[in-house]
Amino acid sequence: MSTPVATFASRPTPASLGASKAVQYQLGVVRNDWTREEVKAIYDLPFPDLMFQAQTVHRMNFDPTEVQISTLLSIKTGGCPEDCGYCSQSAHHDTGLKASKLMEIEKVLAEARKAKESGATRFCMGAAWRSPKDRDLDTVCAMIEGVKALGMESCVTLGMLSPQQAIRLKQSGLDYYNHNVDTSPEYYEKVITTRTFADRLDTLASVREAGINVCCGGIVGMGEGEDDRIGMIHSLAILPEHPQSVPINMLMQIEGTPLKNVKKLDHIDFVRTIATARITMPKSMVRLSAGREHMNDEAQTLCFLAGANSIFYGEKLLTTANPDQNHDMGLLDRLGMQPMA
Ligand code: SAM
Ligand code: DTB
Ligand code: SF4
Repeated sequence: MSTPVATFASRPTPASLGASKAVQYQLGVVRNDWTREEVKAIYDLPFPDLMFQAQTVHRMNFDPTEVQISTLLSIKTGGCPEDCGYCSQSAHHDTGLKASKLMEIEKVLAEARKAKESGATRFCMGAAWRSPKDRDLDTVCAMIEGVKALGMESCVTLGMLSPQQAIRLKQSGLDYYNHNVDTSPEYYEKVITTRTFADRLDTLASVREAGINVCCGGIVGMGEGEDDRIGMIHSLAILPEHPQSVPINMLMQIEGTPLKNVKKLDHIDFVRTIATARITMPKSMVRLSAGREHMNDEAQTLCFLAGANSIFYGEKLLTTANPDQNHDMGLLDRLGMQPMA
């Protein structure tokens, strides 16, 4: 069956919103040649048009009542040599977080079992490394094999990978690798100085070429401008293949980090970012990631309407809080939505 396609023209937006020109694009077509001007025109649409287009694209590819549920676990916490300005785990910031060694395989698998029992279909393991040592990678591969044996999807985020390390992870059965571009190419060096935007793209290429699904998104609310949010979505939408999963995080402000006191982002701008990701990457899962703890039910509902169809589920993300599981299930129920099988 061919995909229904509608041609949409953006309206020229008023000067107060940045006055983008009207552009034409076909809704629902998977494209990797978006121009930044087109992405800006989408981001700046009047909110009712933006939400309508996002819903239209969402319904071409997904059941709008379903949300995929992933649970996160930090398998190696803190003491990270990178200086990411947002992160509780960087050794460059005094955040009071206690560093710990790589967890034992059995302890990780016990957490995966618990996550499965509470309804998660994917188990994501994060390590505070610049890149994994080969010996540690063997341990992580054993964890991945254990998670797969439980019948769950596996995801890891371990920092930069060489092409060989990506192949090793693929051989262990890894389904997804999370590696975020985090922000626009221009804003990147204001947030992280110990690696470059180009380093991120190199690891993403290794992961893609190894045949692992890519989970790649970023963080908003880091003091960036609207152009940076647009630049971030544009960078994702022009990758050689759209990431299969696109996590959009709202900064969790951490005491002791340089970004602790940046001005909080209006939730409407967060919803615009989600909707723009949905429209430009029609077949990707868009994840409403960190930051739900500080969003009310209504803001989260707008994110679902804007095309977010995945969440992190469980009381903790890596080091910060996430909403209570009963509350999450209650919200989905009130909305007539349900976890994806
Ligand atoms: N060390 C690996 C790396 O950076 O690629 C993996 C773990 S890192 C914690 C995974 C992602 O979590 C980061 O790329 C960032 O997008 C997100 N993240 C980290 N701290 C955050 C915070 N305080 N608020 C929102 N998102 C955050
Ligand atoms: C992603 O984009 N968000 C998750 C996951 N990938 C690994 C991590 C969010 C971390 C939030 C801050 C913390 O809990 O330390
Ligand atoms: Fe390290 Fe990842 Fe945190 Fe950056 S985001 S400091 S790489 S754990």
